[in-house]
Amino acid sequence: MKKIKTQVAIIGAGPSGLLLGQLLAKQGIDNIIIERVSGEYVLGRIRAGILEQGFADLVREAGVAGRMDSEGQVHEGVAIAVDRKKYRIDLKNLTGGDVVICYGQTEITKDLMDARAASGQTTYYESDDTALHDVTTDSPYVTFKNGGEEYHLDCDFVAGCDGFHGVSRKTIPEDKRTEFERVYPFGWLGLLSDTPPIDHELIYCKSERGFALCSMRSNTRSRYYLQVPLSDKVENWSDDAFWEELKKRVPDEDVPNLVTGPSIEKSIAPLRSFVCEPMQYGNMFLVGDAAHIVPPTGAKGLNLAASDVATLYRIMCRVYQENDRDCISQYSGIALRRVWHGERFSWWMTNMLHDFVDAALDNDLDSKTFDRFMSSERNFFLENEEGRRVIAMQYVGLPYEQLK
Ligand code: FAS
Ligand code: PHB
Repeated sequence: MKKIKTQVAIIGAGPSGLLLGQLLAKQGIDNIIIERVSGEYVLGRIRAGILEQGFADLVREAGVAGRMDSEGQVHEGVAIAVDRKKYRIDLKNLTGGDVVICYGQTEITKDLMDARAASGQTTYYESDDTALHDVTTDSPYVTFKNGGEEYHLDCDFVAGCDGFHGVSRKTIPEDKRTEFERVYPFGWLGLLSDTPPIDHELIYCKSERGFALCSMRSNTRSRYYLQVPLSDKVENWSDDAFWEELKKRVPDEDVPNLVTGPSIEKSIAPLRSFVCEPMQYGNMFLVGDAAHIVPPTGAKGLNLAASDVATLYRIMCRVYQENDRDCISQYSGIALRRVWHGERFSWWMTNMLHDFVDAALDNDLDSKTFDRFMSSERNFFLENEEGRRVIAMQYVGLPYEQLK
């Protein structure tokens, strides 16, 4: 067993772990990341595309914003189309100037990986049997295997950035944690193509055939999604079938602008709302998808991970630079307040924009009554400027709560 030590042990080299590691390193706080798969595998996962202002500011503070600021696209608005009638949500004017940045999670993750490698920080990729120990003591440690060697990593704190399927959340005993969950009765079939986007801003579409989303990664790379039944399989969808269905769901005025082409990635993702409370246990903190999952309809998943990182980073700075350990207990409360706002908005956008008529609803509403209620909800929020303002405030991201 090889004994090593650091100040903060980070489990997971996704965006949460890498962003936290970069911020801590810039403050001279030593950290080691333990990751289950290879860096190439992490980069191969196609995920989020929209960054809130708070996320972008954090990336700038981490000193990794060069490519994001030069290649990311600033979006001042987003469109929501209902039964092919389009409403523009004027993010900038409705929020007094806030916007979002369209820049893929893959790119952000690559920028963070490159910065970490350049700074000589240690990351153990392709590690197995990672386990957290004694997290409720002042001497927690992590054991893992890497390159045929067994490691014992002593640390002061553990940041569980290991996603929904990681080991960190299960370190909180079942009788000490409460999990909240809603699994949606459909999934998102995503397609990535090297074709110019259908429009300069995103279009979320609610049609009688189901939900669709027109997004992008650049002026030459587009990302599209279709709501599909949970029973559907990606092999049921040829590229042509995808494009033909998308044309039936997007507003008529946009169909002529749709440029089709071969898919470079196609996959189906399930949709779920999930929260684990609390988000900390002793000196172990859950960050990002390790603690919460949202349906991607509100573009909140990656952005909620960022606000968790911001809170934990500020606490670690207080601990190491001001010797203030009292602030440690604030993490879970601050993180969860913003997480629940993001959960509600993502659940609401999903209910507003997806077809539930054929879906078994687990509340006391039959699906046809539910759809009438949501039709009224869509009309009220989209036809009124104040309703559009409420959507805009959440979409650009609520302010980050500061430490007391
Ligand atoms: P991640 O899951 O990204 O990273 C966790 C890391 O921990 C992984 O690299 C994993 O390999 C590693 N790990 C797991 N177990 C481990 C162990 N035992 N030991 C060591 N390492 C371990 N969000 C949006 O905002 N918009 C979207 O459109 C969107 N689409 C998504 C599509 C899919 C299919 C998925 C799964 C998520 C999507 N998300 C989206 C959410 C996504 O972007 C997450 O919010 C984001 O990846 C969160 O980052 P992390 O918290 O770092 O978790
Ligand atoms: C994406 O570009 O992948 C994307 C954008 C906005 C969403 C979900 C996904 O709400």
